[in-house]
Amino acid sequence: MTTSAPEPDCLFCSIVEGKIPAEIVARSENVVAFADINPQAPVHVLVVPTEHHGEVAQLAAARPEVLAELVALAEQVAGEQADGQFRLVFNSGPQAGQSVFHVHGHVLGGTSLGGRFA
Ligand code: DGP
Repeated sequence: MTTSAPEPDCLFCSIVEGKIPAEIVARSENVVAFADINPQAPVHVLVVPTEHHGEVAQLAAARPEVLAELVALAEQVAGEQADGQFRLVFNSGPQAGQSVFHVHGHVLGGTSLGGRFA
C-alpha cells in the first residue's frame, strides 16, 4: 500500500513517529535510519521513508526522489559505520523474506560479506 499518511498498524510508521523506540542513527528530510533489532552483520541498519509505502517498487513509482534519498542516506550511514562499503537489500514480498510491509533497505556491512546472496 502507498500513502503519505501513517498506517495505524505499521511498525515502521510507529518508529518513524517515535511511538516505538529505536536506535536512530541518521535522518534526512524524508528518510530515517535505525539499527535493526536482529542484526545479521556488524553493521545492520534499516533505511525507511517517513511516508508509508509498502514495497520498494511502489516507492520507486510514487516517489523516485525519496528512493534516491534513501540510497544516499544508506551511503552516509555506511560512510560513518562501515568504511563506506555496504550491501543494500530490499526484500519485496513474503516469499522474498519481507516481514514488515513498509519499505526498508537493509544496510549491511562492517565485515566481508562475500559474493553469495543466500
Ligand atoms: P524484512 O524481513 O526484510 O521485512 O526485515 C524486517 C527487519 O525489521 C528485520 O531484519 C528485523 C527488523 N525489525 C523487526 N521489528 C523491529 C523493531 O521493532 N525494531 C527494529 N529496530 N527492527 C525491527
